[in-house]
Amino acid sequence: MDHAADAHRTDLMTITRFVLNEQSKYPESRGDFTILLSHIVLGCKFVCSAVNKAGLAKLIGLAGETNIQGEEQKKLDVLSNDVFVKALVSSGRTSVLVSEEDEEATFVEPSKRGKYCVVFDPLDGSSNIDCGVSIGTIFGIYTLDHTDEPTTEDVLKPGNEMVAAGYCMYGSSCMLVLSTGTGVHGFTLDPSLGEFILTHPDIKIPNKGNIYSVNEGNAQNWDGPTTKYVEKCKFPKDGSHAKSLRYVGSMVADVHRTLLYGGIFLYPADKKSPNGKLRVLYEVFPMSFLMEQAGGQAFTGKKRALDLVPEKIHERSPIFLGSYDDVEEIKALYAEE
Ligand code: AFP
Repeated sequence: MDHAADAHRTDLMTITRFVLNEQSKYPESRGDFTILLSHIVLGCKFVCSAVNKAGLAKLIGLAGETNIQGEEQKKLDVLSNDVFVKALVSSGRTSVLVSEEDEEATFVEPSKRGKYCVVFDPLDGSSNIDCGVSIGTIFGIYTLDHTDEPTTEDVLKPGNEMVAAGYCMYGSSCMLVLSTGTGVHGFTLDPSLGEFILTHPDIKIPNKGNIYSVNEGNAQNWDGPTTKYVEKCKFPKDGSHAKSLRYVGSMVADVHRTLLYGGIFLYPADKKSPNGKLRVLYEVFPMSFLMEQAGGQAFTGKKRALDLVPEKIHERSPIFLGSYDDVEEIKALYAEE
């Protein structure tokens, strides 16, 4: 019998135990973050269960509404948004919420307020719902640094001020990837226990990868550096192998693969979308935070992504993120401009 393996199997590090362990390193901590996270985890479990049942429960289909980005909202988007907003408000630990699905920020009523602000995309990649491809929830957390009435200014802060970020991927397994600023850790939902168990401690992205991930259908509208970079991926002139192309079109799935296997994920600006497509607060920042914590980089084409200061809650930005050396190459091409 393999006693070491058995000990591992019987000493389960749940996400709550993990965060409580982290919390014990800060004697002044009162457990607010642990409580907030447990509400986010609850939201993820609910959405995971809804996504799994979607086909059966006839939840798939249009809800007859469009969101502020002009996109069709699916029933699962509406449901996921409701679940997360209610879970976050009822945690009693939040003051400002920004969701991809809501035009305006939500300000929590005074009696339920707490010291955190949460920005999130409750169900990213929703155009993939109908074909069963992996989708996910993305979130970033800021602290409220004053006791005055909260405003949107409390979330219009650079990503480097986030205290935590993560995503939950609803795929062949349900996985929550989290960073509280001390590395990146992955937890897989054990459906029989209903608990997220630490399965991927201290994830480090390889320094260089052999995969690039981009919607190449937009190539005719790209700028010079992006065009040159993708050309280099396909036809390297330095004797290295050409990179493979992988693109799901669901940011959580594409970033998750990039984090584990290395390589680069690009959503550049193009002539039609000069600011790219992805949203700064709840797509670009959380994923950039995770990439940096895993040893990679995230770049906008102009600067370090986490140094952006958003002016609007639904602002967009071009983004290039992934392995350190791969992002270094695209930075060099933009520097030549
Ligand atoms: P949807 O939620 O509309 O499916 O958009 C997903 C997304 O915001 C992000 O998850 C993808 O990386 C990106 O858009 C894909 O965009 P393209 O379809 O333009 O490649």
